[in-house]
Amino acid sequence: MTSLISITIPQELITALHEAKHVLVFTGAGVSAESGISTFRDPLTGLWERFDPEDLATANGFRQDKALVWGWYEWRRMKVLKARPNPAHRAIAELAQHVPRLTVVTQNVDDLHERAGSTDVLHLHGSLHSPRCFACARPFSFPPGIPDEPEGGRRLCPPQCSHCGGDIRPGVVWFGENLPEDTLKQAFAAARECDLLFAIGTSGIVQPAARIPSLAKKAGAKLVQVNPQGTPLDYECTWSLRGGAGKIMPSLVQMAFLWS
Ligand code: BV8
Ligand code: ZN
Repeated sequence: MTSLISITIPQELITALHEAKHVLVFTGAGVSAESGISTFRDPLTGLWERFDPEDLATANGFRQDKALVWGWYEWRRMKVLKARPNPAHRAIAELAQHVPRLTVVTQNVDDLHERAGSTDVLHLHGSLHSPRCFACARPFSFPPGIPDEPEGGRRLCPPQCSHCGGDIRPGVVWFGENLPEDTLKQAFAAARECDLLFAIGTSGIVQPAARIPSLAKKAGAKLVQVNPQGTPLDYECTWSLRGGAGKIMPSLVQMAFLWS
C-alpha cells in the first residue's frame, strides 16, 4: 500500500527505522540538487544547451567532439569542487551512526556523500575525480585547484596521457558502457540483504541501477522514496515522501533518533 504523504513522517516508518538491521540508501542526481548540482532531468545550459546529456555522456560523443565533452565534464567538476554537501548528504551520513549497518549506493559522479562523512560509498557510475586514458586506461591525476570554467562553459581539449599520448577521458560510466562489475555485485548483494531501502532523488530510469529498489523489495525490504516528483517507484514504495531531500532527510533522522 503506498501512502503519499507530506513531509510529516509516518510512525510506521520511524518504527521500521528503529527495527532495521541493514538500511540501503540509493541516491540519484536529486540528492545533490540542493547543493546546486543540476540533475540529468534539468535542461543543459550554455554551450551544451542543444545537447541531450545522454548523447554527451557516451564514448561516441567524446570521439566526435572530445573538446565539447571534456569541457562539459570539467565544468561539472568545477561546480562540484565549489559545491558543499547539503543537509540531505549530512543526514544520510548521520543516519549511519544510528542503525547497525548502512550502505550508500549512488548513481552520482560527485563526491558530496564522502565530503558529508559517508564511507564506503558504492559509485555505480564512476566519479568525476578519477579520469583515465581513453586508450590505455592509465589513471590521470588532475593538477591541484579548481578549473576556472566561465559560466556556460567552453570547449576544452582533454590532456594527453603521459604514457601513450592518448586522450584523457572522465572516470565515469558512459551510456553503452558496462558498470564496474564488483561495485554492481556489491550493490545488488546489499539490495538483497537490506530490510529498508531509501530511494532518494532518482527518476529510476537508468539501467541496470534502476533494478536496485525492486531487487530489495523482492527480497522483502520496505521501500521509501524521497522525491518532489512522482516516479515509477511510487507504485513499489511502502512510503513515498514528497519533497526535497534536503528537508525531508534531516527531519526524518531528527524525529527517529535525535528527539526520541
Ligand atoms: C549498460 C555517468 C550494458 C555519466 C550515468 C541502448 C544502448 C546502450 C544502452 C542502453 C540502450 N538503451 C538502454 C540502455 C541502457 C542504458 C540506459 O539505462 N539508458 C536509459 C536512458 C534508458 N544504460 C546504460 O547504458 C548503462 N550501461 O547498460 O551497459 C550495455 C553495454 C553495451 C550496450 C548495451 C548495454 C550505463 C548507464 C550509466 C550512464 N551514466 N552517469 C555522467 O554522469 O555524465 S547515468 C546518469 O543519468 C546519472 O549518473 C544518473 O544515474 C542518471 C540520471 O538518473 P538520476 O540520478 O535518477 O537523475 P535524474 O536527473 O534522472 O532524476 C533526478 C531526480 O531527482 C528526479 O526524479 C527529480 O524529481 C529528483 N529531484 C530533484 N530535486 C530533488 C530531487 N529529489 C530529492 N530532492 C531534491 N531536492
Ligand atoms: Zn595512455
